Amino acid sequence: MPTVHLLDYVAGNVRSLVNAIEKVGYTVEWVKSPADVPKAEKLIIPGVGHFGHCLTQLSQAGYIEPIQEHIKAGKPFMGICVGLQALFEDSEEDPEVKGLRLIPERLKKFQDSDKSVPHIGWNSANMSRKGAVTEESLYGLRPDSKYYYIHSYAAPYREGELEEDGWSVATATYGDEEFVGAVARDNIFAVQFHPEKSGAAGLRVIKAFLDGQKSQKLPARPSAASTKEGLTRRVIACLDVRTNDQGDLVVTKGDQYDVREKDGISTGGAVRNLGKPVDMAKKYYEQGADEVTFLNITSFRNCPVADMPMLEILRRTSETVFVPLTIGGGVRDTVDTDGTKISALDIATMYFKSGADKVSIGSDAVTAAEEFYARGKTLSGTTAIETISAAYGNQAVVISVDPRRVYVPSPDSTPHHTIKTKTLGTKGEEYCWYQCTIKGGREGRDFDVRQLVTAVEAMGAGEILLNCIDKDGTNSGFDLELISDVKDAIKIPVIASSGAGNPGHFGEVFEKTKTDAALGAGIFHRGEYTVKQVKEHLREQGFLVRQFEE
Ligand code: 1PR
Repeated sequence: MPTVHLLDYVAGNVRSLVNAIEKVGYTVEWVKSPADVPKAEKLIIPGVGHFGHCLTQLSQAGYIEPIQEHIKAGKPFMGICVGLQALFEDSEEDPEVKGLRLIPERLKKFQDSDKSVPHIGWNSANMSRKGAVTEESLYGLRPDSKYYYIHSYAAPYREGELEEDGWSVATATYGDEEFVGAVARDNIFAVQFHPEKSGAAGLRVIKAFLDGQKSQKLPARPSAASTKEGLTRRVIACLDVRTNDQGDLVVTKGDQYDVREKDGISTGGAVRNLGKPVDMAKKYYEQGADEVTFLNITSFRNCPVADMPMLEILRRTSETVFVPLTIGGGVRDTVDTDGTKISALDIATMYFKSGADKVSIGSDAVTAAEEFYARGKTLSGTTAIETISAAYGNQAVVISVDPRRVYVPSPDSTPHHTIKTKTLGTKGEEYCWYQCTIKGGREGRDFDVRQLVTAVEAMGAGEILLNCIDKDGTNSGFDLELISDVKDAIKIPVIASSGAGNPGHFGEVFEKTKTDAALGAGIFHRGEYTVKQVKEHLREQGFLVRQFEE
């Protein structure tokens, strides 16, 4: 098999990239030291996290010159995500650190007055300009395909400037900001998105680069509707995974977090078994899920380090599922069964190495946020959120929130932030606050969701997975009041979760709230609707969604 050299200079999820490269018929050789770079014919530099961190690592390890030599020699070079950013002069993120300076421009942070930052999700990489639809594809990029982006900094696109220097440019639009999605010149190709996480569309791009197919005629002229730009509405399939009474890891699903079968008379039966995690993740990928989330819901009882089956599930899933994978459960400092101390960062690293793109933190985030307030809203630098986002970037850290409604007669009867609700309490109360819980809803805290989400945003979280215990498994629709309240409080993206019972609920949450993504579990597991049906419904409602590509 032909080979490609991969430079893994910062820890990250390179497993998916390796899987994607192998899927298109190539094998990977690792660049382990600068001396390996000249041996490379084709070189790929993936990158996650901070611009400054990545570039400093590259520079300190002595890679900058050999990479420049590789490029000068005219050998194929591909940069992914921060690998694209490395081509630029520098970045607002770390102004003192210099890039490779092939493009004399500075990367800028997206402005967040009208949209969430980071920019997370599926967007275009389109070469068409001013209504003129391109007839050619650049390294397999198509104007009607969508690609998975996850970043806060980007190169603003200014018509004609890069082109004057000989670059071909594909762009995407986020809010009213047009930015560089991909660039190519001579032997250089770089993409801001993650092709290894962009389904069939991304695999096509990797293959085109590796095959040296820079320019090809598009198979068909895309329609104007299919090339509409902008971030698509994300639909996420969530798999709650736990060990059943026989000791097998199964996908389960609770009603208000109770996952045991009820026979109509008594509760507390067997753990509901809805299928095998790897098979179900693949099924949802093939139905067009934009992301797949695994929540290891009983991990707080066991150390996840001993919980190898979950790592194996990630490894196997990432071989066939080329969309982002999030894993939650047990991400916290812990002690292994043999007494060894293991940090939350070590656990996250294991998850990333096994194929996860984001980790989700539940209980530990609540404790860390409580301590953040106790310290007078100052950072400790040692929490799971801070250490993981420092190493992998804040986009890799999701906070899973498990709130429950607490009704009160009036806002001044509690110190917590309340909302006026249309769903009254049992005693006709018109107000409620949302109480944070830990350990899968078993323990309620004197801490509200607003306190939590604003604290974790300040601590460096990149996204909120907003569950709602009252709504979980009810099929009665999302808690729109909760979602709007949280969206008003923070700038990082929010994933609405709990309560989806039909495609209309997804339409409703996107129409009536500013949520960035919507997640369903039971609706898909019980086979009531497929992800495809949900997305078709959204499309009919006029929302931009990603079309699944074979
Ligand atoms: O606290 O960091 O170890 O993480 C544990 C994780 O496990 C948390 O993310 C927590 O949300 C999750 N979890 C713990 N217990 C349960 C349970 O169900 N007994 N599941 C649980 C949470 C909620 C959803 C569900 C949506 C959508 N599940 O993610 O998928 O509510 O459901 P629906 O569409 O069927 O209504 P830590």
